[in-house]
Amino acid sequence: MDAADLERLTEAKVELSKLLTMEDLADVPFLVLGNKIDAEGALSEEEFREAMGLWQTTGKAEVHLTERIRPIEVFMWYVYFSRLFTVDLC
Ligand SMILES: Nc1nc2c(ncn2[C@@H]2O[C@H](COP(=O)(O)OP(=O)(O)OP(=O)(O)O)[C@@H](O)[C@H]2O)c(=O)[nH]1
Ligand SMILES: [Mg+2]
Repeated sequence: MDAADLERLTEAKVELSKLLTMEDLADVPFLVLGNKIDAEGALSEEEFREAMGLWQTTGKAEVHLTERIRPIEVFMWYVYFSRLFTVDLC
């Protein structure tokens, strides 16, 4: 999600909400990337979480969920990180 496109934050939140409530995706973990944090005016993680209504997430480190909760976490990102890290989604 574009963390620097302030005009479309509401649209982004609506689309995310649709995905989060889709029955077919109920068991799918969500990794929400707030992209373009290098761009002028980009939101901080706190501001991005506020804008997306993502206060309660399941943790950035390795987590072992005891209840049947869908893993969801926010990471702030920009394209240069792609050269530095690989993201292990499994
Ligand atoms: N500054 C910056 N630019 C990026 C990053 N990632 C992608 N871009 C650039 O962003 C542009 C694509 O994003 P947008 O212009 O928002 O286009 P889009 O999201 O495909 O289309 P829209 O739905 O119209 O916003 C390309 O020029 C990319 O090079 C990033 O992390 N930082
Ligand atoms: Mg865009």
